[in-house]
Amino acid sequence: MQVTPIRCKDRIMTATPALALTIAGSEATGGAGAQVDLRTFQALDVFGMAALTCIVSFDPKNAWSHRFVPVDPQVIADQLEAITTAYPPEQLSVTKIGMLGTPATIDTVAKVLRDRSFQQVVLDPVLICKGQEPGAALDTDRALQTHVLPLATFVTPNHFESMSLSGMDKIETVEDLTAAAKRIHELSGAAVLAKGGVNLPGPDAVDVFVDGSIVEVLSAPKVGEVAVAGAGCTLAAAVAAHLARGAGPLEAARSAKEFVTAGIRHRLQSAAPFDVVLQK
Ligand code: PXL
Repeated sequence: MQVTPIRCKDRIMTATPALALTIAGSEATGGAGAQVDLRTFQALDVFGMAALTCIVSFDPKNAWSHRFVPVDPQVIADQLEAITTAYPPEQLSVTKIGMLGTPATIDTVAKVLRDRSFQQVVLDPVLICKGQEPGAALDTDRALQTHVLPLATFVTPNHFESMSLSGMDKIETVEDLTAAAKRIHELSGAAVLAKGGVNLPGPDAVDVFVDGSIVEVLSAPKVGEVAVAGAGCTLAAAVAAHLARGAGPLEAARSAKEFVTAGIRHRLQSAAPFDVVLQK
């Protein structure tokens, strides 16, 4: 991280770097969640903080399914109290929201977002998590749409989330993805970066950025046809990092797309059945 040291009496003061917060789950192997967000912030020269919302432990004995444990809402509120007291809005103006996971967590986080407004709220609308009961997941999806989506200033839905948030029952082309992104923009007022990823046919991984009058298709050659873990978290965290460093939404989207594409190329392999984005 590049910071300029300033000598001040008996301690070395440093010029303030850009700051960003992630409110996200922990995925222990480092393939998703807060671990990915913090690596991304660091790679982009942004000082990162994290308030954990849940602990996800994959189960290698059960097809790497998700074991999901929510963090107690009071503990989430405590973490956010410490962070927002240490860093006032002028210093910490950008937050990224990842997996919340339960209606109680969503209530807690939405309250903090309303009480202490952030200039920029980047929402990665993680909707379902394998290992959660479908009934509970539906309540969670609804709560996210009702309480958090309206507070977001930038949303990064994947293919499935774009269908769910827009109400469209299929997205098969770039035109469909653009229509979904426009609908989500109308619903939320936020800038939207809808991700086609490997779910749209063709040689390129295509995302669509929509913000008011701007519609821009961002594309990069696909790196294989299999999704890599951590790509969604990396993209949203990179958007947040670029916004924290002063970029506008479209510039942040373009830079984040380049960053995640490079990270997918530099993927990390392990004994788990998925590769992981490697932030460079
Ligand atoms: O990629 C979605 C995601 C986000 N956050 C956490 C996760 C996952 C998927 O596994 O575990 C903590």
